Amino acid sequence: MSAAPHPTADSAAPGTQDLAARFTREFGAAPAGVWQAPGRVNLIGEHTDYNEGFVLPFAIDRTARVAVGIRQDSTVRLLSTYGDQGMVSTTLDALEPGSAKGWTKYPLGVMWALRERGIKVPGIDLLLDSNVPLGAGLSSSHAIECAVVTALNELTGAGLAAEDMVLATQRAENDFVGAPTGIMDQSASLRGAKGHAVFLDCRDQNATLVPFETEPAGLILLVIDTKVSHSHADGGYASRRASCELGAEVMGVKALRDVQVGDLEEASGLLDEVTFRRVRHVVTENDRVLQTVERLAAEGPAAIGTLLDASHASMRDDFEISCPELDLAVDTSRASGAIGARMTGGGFGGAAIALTPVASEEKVRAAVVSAFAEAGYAAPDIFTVSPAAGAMRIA
Ligand code: GAF
Repeated sequence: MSAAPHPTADSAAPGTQDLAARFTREFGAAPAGVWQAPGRVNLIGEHTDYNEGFVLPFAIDRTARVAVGIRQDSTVRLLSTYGDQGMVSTTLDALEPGSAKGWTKYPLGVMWALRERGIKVPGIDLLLDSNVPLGAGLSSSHAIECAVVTALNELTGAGLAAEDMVLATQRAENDFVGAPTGIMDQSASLRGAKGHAVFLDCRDQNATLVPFETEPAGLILLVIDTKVSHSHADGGYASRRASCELGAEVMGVKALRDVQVGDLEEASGLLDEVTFRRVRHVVTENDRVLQTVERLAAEGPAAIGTLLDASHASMRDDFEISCPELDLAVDTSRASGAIGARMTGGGFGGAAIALTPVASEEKVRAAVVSAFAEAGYAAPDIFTVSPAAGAMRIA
């Protein structure tokens, strides 16, 4: 993650016209178009994606937007409305893992990954704007990558299906950025739809849109950004992934997706204590995703609170990816009226979500703000989200 100043949840993205006009001022010609892609909240299903399991994220109404113009040479010029990197200029042939810094890793990684797929990518000028909070576990980097891959898919006429764009952005993250992440975030950003969560089987990328609207149930989903910054290129994420791979190998399965809750007793005899707990998280989390999908269909969002709570406990105790700020956000929101809460995203910082009755919103917000102040933590950013549209061209 770049150390550049954060766009916050409150910093509105400039309108499409503004971004196109600014592009024209900066680059001396109008852009070919403007594309946007959202960040995501994961409702449930954490660290299950790279275990070929199930996830249930949704796209949020915080987006990265890119105005892009095609050049006649192989130069690539990148500028963002935030941060302090200024205009970055490079060439297509200079793109290789490790060659980029800060936010430019994301668009350049996508260009590199598309070229690796044999797609003829032109030189471009690109202006980025985003109001997805950085480092908050809401997938700000994938939002950039998904806006760029959507733009280049159209501009090059490559005709990639969503599943292929997912794999291209994963390649960019894994091999160019250096974060060994799965496919959940870009799937939500590229395949999300208003009013729906994306129930994704990460083994075959089969996606089902699941209606998820809190308002009719008298609920809201609060995001509590703890402001504890994290990076998936740090060691914690990779070490959890390695434990899962070890667990699968010892259990003789292709991936932990193939282990069921009923197999856990046998697993406890085969695995060391830490690996067993990592495996137990993934196996029970997959089961919780399936239960969440069933309960949403049968009873609606009011019925999923206990599953969110159980997911958090599993990440805190078995997978050990929570932190004191996330635990405080979750515990305080539960104690002050939320019907379920959990950390969301890869962990080690970032945001929690709290499913909260509309009538308790102010109480939960106030309780969390004062608990953070009392603990001496930075003030959290608290805002509501609801499922929004996936990536698209907007001008
Ligand atoms: C991060 C990763 F990018 C996802 O692929 C996923 O593994 C998630 O952490 C944890 O569920 O957001």
